[in-house]
Amino acid sequence: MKLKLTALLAASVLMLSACSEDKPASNEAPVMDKPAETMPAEKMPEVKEAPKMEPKPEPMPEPKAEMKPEEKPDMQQELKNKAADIADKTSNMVDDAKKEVTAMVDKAKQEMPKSEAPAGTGKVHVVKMLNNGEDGIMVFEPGYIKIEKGDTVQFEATDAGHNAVSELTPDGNKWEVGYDGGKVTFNEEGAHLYYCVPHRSMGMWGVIQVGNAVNKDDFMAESKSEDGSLAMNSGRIMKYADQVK
Ligand SMILES: [Cu+2]
Repeated sequence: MKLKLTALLAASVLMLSACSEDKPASNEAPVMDKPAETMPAEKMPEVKEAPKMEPKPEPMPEPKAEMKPEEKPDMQQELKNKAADIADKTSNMVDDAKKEVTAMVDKAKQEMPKSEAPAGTGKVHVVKMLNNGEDGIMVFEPGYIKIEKGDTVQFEATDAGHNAVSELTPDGNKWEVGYDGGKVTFNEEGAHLYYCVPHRSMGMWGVIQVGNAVNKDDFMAESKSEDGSLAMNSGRIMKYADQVK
């Protein structure tokens, strides 16, 4: 190409020098421009071929995209296998846990009767919370009751507005029954002195003796003190307390 350019330039120089005296030289000048225009035109296709190379890498991603779907089934199978293994292991763990729980429940069932047996008879005794009873107004009925260890007292809210709260217990542990009534199970021997909160000063007190009155001295002292502070129904507490033997 360079040789052709140099040849053309040389030829043109000769033509210009030869026709310098003639006007037609101006007609040959455009001839020089034509080859100059054609030369870049020839180089352009070479540049156009470069962009052709760029589209080639574009089809390459397509086969890669095809490879991924091929890999996905393998991954899915691996995941399925792993999930199956985990499921098997989990099911085995669940089975083991169920066996352990079942064994624990069986042991508990066998031990429960043994622990409850020595506690007492398990009987349920009813104490009514009344506005009016055999012993007057605002009263527990029966006011004195003797039970055995393991027995339960069912406080019934026959009339509304009464509850039951312990004042003195053998072991010092307090117990309480709400205004809707409730159950209390007694597993320790001794005498309990309790009252109704709204009617404490009106003499709404009660006594529960569980087995032997191991705390009789303290119980009698507390009963006398509380009975002496009553505004109404004075002597009712001692009527119940004196039945504790
Ligand atoms: Cu009351």
